[in-house]
Amino acid sequence: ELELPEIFNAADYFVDRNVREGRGAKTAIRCGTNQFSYSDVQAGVNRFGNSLKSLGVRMEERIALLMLDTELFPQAFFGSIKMGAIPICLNTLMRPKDYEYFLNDSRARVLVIDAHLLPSIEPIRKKLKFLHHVIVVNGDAPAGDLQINTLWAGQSEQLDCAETKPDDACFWLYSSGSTGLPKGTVHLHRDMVYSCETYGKQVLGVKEGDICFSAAKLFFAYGLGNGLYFPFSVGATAVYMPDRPTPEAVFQTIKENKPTLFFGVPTLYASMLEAEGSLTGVRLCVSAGEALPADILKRWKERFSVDILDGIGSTELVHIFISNYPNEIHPGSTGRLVPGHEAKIVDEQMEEVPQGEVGTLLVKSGSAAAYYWNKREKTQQTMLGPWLNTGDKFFMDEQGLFFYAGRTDDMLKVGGIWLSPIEVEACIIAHPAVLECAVVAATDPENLVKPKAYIVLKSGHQPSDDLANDIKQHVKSTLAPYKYPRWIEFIDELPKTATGKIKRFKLRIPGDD
Ligand code: 3SK
Repeated sequence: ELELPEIFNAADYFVDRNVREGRGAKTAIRCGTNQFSYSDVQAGVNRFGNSLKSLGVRMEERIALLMLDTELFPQAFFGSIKMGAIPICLNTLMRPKDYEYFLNDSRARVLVIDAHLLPSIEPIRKKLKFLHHVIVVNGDAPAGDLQINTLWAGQSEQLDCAETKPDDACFWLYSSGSTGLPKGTVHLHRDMVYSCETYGKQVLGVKEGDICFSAAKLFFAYGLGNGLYFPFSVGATAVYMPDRPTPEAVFQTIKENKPTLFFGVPTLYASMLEAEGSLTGVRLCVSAGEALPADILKRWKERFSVDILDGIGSTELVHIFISNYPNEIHPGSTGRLVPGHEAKIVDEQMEEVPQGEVGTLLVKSGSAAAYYWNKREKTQQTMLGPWLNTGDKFFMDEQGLFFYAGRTDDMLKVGGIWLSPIEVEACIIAHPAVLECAVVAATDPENLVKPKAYIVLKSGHQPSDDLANDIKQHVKSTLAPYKYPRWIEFIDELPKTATGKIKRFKLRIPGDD
C-alpha cells in the first residue's frame, strides 16, 4: 500500500518537490534546442493554474488538452492538477467528430490546443455544448480564442496547491476498444505515484541522471509515464519531439540528446531496424502497445547491443504491469508481474484456468482507474472489486512467465482449438521478406474458420505467389501445421491505432469504420 498524506496533490509531488529538494536548476525538459529547468516548469505550472483561475475554472472541472509534445504539455497538465481541475489528454491524431464526442462527453470547460491542430476543431465548434474557452499554444489564436502568452502574461508565478486528496480524481485518458464509444478513464492523484514506485523505480530503475525519450506521445498512457511522470518522479530529464516519430526523426533526436532510456512500440522498432542510425548513450529500450516479436528483439540486440524490455500496460492501469526485467529478458514473453501487482488468468466463468492454459487476465493494482465516466455498465464489466479485467488473453508457464495471446476479441478458433494471432504473427515476422503482419480469422468455402495473414513487405521485396507460398511453408515448418495462414494478402500498411496497436478488427470486417 502506498502511504500518502491525507492532503496530497500530484503536481506538488512531481513538480514542486523537485524544486524543494534542490533540483530547481536541473534540466527537466529538452525540446528542440530549448531547455527548461524544474524551476522554469514550476513557474509555468503556476502561471497556467492561475490563468485557469482567472477564467473562473473551479475544482473538478475538466480541461481538455489537445497538445503536441512540447514543454507546454507538462505545464498545462500539472497547472490544471495543481489548481484542482482535471486535465484530459486527447489523442492528437483523431478526426473532428471524435473531438466533438470527447468534448461533449467530458463536458470540458476549457480546451488547450496546439495551433497546428486548430483545423481539427473548426468544423465542430458550434456543436460543442459545454466548452467556454479555447486556449491556443505554440501559435496565433483565432478571434474569440485566448493565446497562452497573452493570457498568462500578467499571472503570478506563485500558486498554492488545491486541497486535494490521494483519492480525488486527478486526470483522465480516453480508452478505446474495438467496440463501443471511447471511455473517459478516471485516474486519481495516487495512481501516477504508484506506477513510479513500482514499474518506474523497481523495473526501469529510473534515476535522477536518466534522460528519457519516448517516441510514444504524451497523450497516450504509455507516453505520459515514459516522458513525464517517470522522469519527474526522480528529477530526471525528459526529451520531447513534437514531430511524427519517423525512424529518421527518432534517430536524429537520439543523436542530439543522447537519452539513456528510449521508449517505442514494436512497429517503430521494426522500421528503425530498416533505417540508418545509432543509439549512442541509450542504456535500455522499452516496448509496449503490442507484443514485441522475438525476432525484432533479437535483431535489435545484434545490431545495437542494447536490450528492449517488452511489457504490457493499459490505460486503465495507467502503465506497465507485466514486464521483462533488465537482467532477465525472455524473448517472446511479456515477462513477470511488476512488483505491487497481482494477476489471475480466468475462464468465461471467472474460474482460474490451470497453469499453461490461455484465459483472460485480471490484475489487481494500486494504480487502477476508479471508474469510467458516465459508463456504469462498462465500469461494472471491467472494475471487478479490486480486480480489473484487462480484456487481454494470456497464459503463464511453469516459471511464472506470462505469454500474450491477443485481445479477447482477436482470438480465432481453428478446428475447435483456440489460436492466438500473436503466435502466428511472431513466426511470419521471422521470414526475411516480412516487415509487419497481422493475422485474423477468415472463412473457407465450407465456412470453416482459418487464419489469414495481411503482410507488409520490407523494401526491396515484391508481392508474388511464390513469396506467399514460401511464407506459408515457413510457418508450416515452424508451428503446428493447422496454424499456417491459408491466405496471404500483401498490403502497403496495417491499420493501426494512433498508439501503434494493430486494429485486427478492421481487417476482419473490411470497410468497417
Ligand atoms: O499498450 C500498452 O502496453 C500500454 C503500456 C503502458 C501504458 C499504457 C498502455 C496502453
